[in-house]
Amino acid sequence: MLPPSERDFVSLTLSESGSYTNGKQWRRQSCWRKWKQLSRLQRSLILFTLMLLLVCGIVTSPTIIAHWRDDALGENTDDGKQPFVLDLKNEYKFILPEPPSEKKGFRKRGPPVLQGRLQSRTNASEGGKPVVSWREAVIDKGQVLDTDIKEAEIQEITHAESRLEAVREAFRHAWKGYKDFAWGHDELKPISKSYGEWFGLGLTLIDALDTMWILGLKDEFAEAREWVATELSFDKNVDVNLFESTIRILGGLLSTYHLTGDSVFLEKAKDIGSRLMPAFNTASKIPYSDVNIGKGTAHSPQWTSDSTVAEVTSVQLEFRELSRLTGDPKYKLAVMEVMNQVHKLDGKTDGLVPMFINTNSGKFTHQGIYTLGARADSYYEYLLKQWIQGGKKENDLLEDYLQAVEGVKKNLLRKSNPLGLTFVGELSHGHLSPKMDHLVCFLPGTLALGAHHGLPADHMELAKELIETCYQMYAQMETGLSPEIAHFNMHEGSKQDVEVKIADRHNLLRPETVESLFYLYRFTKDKKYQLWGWEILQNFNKYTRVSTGGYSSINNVRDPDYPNPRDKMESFFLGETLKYFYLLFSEDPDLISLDKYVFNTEAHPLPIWPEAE
Ligand code: DMJ
Repeated sequence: MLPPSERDFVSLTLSESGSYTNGKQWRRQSCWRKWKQLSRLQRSLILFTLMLLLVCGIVTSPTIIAHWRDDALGENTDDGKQPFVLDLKNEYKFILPEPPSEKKGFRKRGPPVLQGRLQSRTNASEGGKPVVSWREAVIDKGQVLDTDIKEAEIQEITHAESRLEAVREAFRHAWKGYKDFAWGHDELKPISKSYGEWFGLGLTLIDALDTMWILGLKDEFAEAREWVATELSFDKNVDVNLFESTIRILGGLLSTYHLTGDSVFLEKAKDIGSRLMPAFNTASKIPYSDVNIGKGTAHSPQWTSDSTVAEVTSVQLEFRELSRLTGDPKYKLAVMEVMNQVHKLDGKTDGLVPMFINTNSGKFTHQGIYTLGARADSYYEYLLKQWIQGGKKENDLLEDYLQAVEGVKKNLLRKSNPLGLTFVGELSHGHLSPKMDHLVCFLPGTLALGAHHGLPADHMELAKELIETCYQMYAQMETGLSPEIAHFNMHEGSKQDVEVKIADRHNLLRPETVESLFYLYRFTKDKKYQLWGWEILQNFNKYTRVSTGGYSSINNVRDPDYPNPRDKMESFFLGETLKYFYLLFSEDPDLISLDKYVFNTEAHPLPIWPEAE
């Protein structure tokens, strides 16, 4: 005889009496009989299990239902669809897929330390050594099937194309505002739906020509070309700034001529080029800042006989090219005379130049302040780019450039707190101010370009450090957009690296950081640079886009609720910023190859001269 506890378990084996009919009634009776034959313990166990299953079902059902619903509606954000970007009136929505691998480990803003950590995770995962991250899975490269690679490639192409399309869309929106309210004038005022004149020469239209060509906006290009051919006249009694009209107008016309082969642009370039030449008629041969292109007269600003060093040394790429195209050496001779003089001048500190030069004496003035920002910036950029343009033969230019980079390293570089970002400060009478203009963000791109053309590899390392800093100038702001000028914290215990003075909180839609991101991506193929650029484009769309057309500079990058539009769209937003966005997102290294072209400081590509010249 078994003890009672064991009997409970054998009682299930008792056989059923009666015939088997398989009818419902029989099955019901049979179940009930079996249930009655169970011991109390067995019944309790079964009831307990059923109750448990019921409770689990109730708890999990909302999640499952929601998941089914999202799948059905395509709203599951893990599927890569994200709604974003509102314009100032929240009327604009543009939906683009994010690639799963890029969403992982990266968020726009947040505590800087966290951003740093997230960033290094992004770096690690995108450094590309042993693993590929795809749809949140980490896959050993060696184990990826052929079919998986093809799918990944197709997704990448689709993804790149949608970013390019987002830039085209932004351009069309900007162009709509210009066309509706400022056609043929210098700049759009998108809030007041009007325009502003600077020189009265259709500055935005000319600056944007080659951007439209590169973006493939044929209709827009055709109507702009028509305006240039039929309406544009330089025979005007108007004072223009030599530097600004050279880099935007002469540069824009020359590059558009090269891209299209259309002689209408070359003829206009010759016209404006020759009208700007009176600027060089000074005692020192250092040009005046202003020229009247109708009267053929030139002068300094009313309050001084000084010119800005960056201005007189950043017209060379354009006039040198004009000489090459026309066969007339006068343009090149005039601008190279300036470079030769500056090369020999006293008053530099380790290759760094002061900000002003006198048109009578030909000497530097206001000595003692050294910056890579406003008034000196493109001097350094054009040393390198002239050397590249001319086939890397002009040693004085190279020498001055290399010396200046060493001068930057020795005198201007510092680290911030808490992230240890490398920044370029300003030297003022021996004292370093931790102040960095957004304009300085051209430097990472220029350093990377030099390294690409054979200059020391540590230039590229510095470029990588500096572009991180420039990115943080955006990421640490509440709008995700950089201020005009940043001050870096150098004290232990600081909470944030970037501080902004009230007067410096504006953003003019400037291109320099996007420009450098483009160079860094071209040369390294590190996707994080595209990702940073994509984030910046979204923030331009979110805080500067005006619903009726155009984008506006803003007054306050620290106030996402009221960025306070300034009612101005600078011509360089179309000439440079959007062009560099497009080139950054393009995977085609031959789209304006950096072995064939050199960009002027307004993003107009000019050819690197063939060997023989
Ligand atoms: C542009 O006109 C040029 O890039 C120039 O070199 C600096 N200023 C603006 C853009 O910021």
